[in-house]
Amino acid sequence: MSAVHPVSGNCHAASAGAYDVVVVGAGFAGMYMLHRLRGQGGSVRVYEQGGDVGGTWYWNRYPGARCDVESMQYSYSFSEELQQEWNWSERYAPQPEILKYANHVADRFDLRSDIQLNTRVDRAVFDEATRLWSVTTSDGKNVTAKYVVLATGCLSNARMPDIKGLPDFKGKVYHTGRWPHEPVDFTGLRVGVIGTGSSGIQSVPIIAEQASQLTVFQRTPNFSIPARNALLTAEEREAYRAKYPEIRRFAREEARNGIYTEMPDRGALDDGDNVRRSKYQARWERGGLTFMSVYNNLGVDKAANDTAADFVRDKIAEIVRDPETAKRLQPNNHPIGSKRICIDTDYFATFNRPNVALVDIRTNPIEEITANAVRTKAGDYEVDALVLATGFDAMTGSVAKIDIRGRDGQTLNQKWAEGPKTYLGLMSAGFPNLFIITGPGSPSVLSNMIVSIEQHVDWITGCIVYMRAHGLDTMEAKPNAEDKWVAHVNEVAQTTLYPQANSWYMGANIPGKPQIFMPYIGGVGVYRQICNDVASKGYEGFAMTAAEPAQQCAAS
Ligand code: N01
Repeated sequence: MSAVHPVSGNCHAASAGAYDVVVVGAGFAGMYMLHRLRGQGGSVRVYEQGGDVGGTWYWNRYPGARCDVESMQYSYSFSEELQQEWNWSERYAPQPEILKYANHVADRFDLRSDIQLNTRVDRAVFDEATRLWSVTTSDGKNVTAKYVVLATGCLSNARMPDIKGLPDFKGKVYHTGRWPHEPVDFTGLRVGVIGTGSSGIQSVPIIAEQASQLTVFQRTPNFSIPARNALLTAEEREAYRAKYPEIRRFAREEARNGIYTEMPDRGALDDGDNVRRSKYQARWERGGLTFMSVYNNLGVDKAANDTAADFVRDKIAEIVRDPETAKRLQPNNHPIGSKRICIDTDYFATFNRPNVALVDIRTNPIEEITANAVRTKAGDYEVDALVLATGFDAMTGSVAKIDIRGRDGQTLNQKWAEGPKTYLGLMSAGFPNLFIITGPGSPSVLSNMIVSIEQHVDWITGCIVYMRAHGLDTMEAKPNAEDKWVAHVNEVAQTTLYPQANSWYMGANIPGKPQIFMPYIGGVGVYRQICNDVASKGYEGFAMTAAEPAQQCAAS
């Protein structure tokens, strides 16, 4: 006999292989989604392709990997006990510690029993008749769910570059986003690193300490700010904890990027040269992402932006002794911050080491990889191992790998062929009861991800509870609300300098990918307010249908 589930109202909830909610991914988003839904009593199954929880922090184990948001802020806020008790050891936690934290959360909140590891979701098909999703997993099983939540992460689909000859290389090839679990030792080897984004910039100084020779192949130089990482003292942690209510409130409601920091009240051109320089110097010494918050117009005014870009270019020239190398390391084809700014420890100084060389593959392109070398137009660079720090098919890549079919058999990939279309980054019209956590069209990658994850998970939970309370069966974005939101996301992006860079925010790193600015740049606080308003107006812009009598649970 079936029973009406307290959350979903579904009859099928009690039977094996039938869940109220299937969550795809057990990173920070999937774990918190499970925790929140558990609190409502629903039946939830989480599928995770990795061998353990942690998402991006499970895969990105490259040397030097650490978060670029300070640990005391890059952490869950939903549990007061957790945030008071967990001891972060450094200002920016290294990857192993963040992974340990993820595991601690899984154990502390007893999440593991509902998480199936080493299992991909390959397919999800909406059945119009039953109004359920049929979900196929890589172990050949099929389950049903009333709701599917994609917690697949924004930077989880590692991108192998299309470089001729790569499969013929005889040495080891590593991608930073799929780093082996066993230790990798480059001692005595000639190593080539391709790519100088955040992953390359973090790994280069560490690899340089081990390798006999390190050659860095750079296509685009990047702006990078020193992390100034350090051990956290007990006093610093206590000071943070005492201020947590205000820090968390500010990050959620006021900060554009979900990070607690001072809000600038003037533009870069409102100060004279000396004052401006001393302010940049102070932030450079403090280190970290908040360098871009010195002034309030660095993201929108090119002349203002140039002052910050010039400051960083001057710093590179000061640090790097060889003037030619310094010049090649100075970014000059995009405004500072329009590509994700990097945070480093000794990146530029690493090029002063005698065993490190920089190759500019913009002017001297890679032609192919041979059995033992990177062959450029100007000649061969012999290497024993290759590190590909070439990034991700960001924001849509992991979703695209799942065969998702909504109403009328339309696939999500067909619908998003010209760029992702969502309402609030949360749902896409034609795909009922399918939610995306930090999807394209939401602040996501422009924010402290954990702040955005918690907001989305809370909103989705509230929505599911509302549907149950009102006897509703399906919910989906209305096409006109979605169109307006997509237009708004583009419109806001166009008021900034972001579209001026060929960044992964734009899909520009993937040949053939539509070039659309994917995240919502209106700010985390503004966005939260919009989502709350939508909910308070009975989920304005979403179509909801009532459960049909046949869907009500009859004794059987
Ligand atoms: O990837 P990227 P990433 N031939 O795309 C180059 C987050 N993250 O893994 O710029 C040669 O930024 C490419 O060149 P170009 C963070 O949000 C966070 O480093 O396209 N080169 C670029 O230099 C970050 O932004 C943290 O011209 C090729 C590099 O590879 C995001 O993840 C740490 C190439 C890719 O840079 C992605 O960072 C790490 C080719 N065929 C990552 N293809 C922290 O929290 C690409 N490139 C600190």
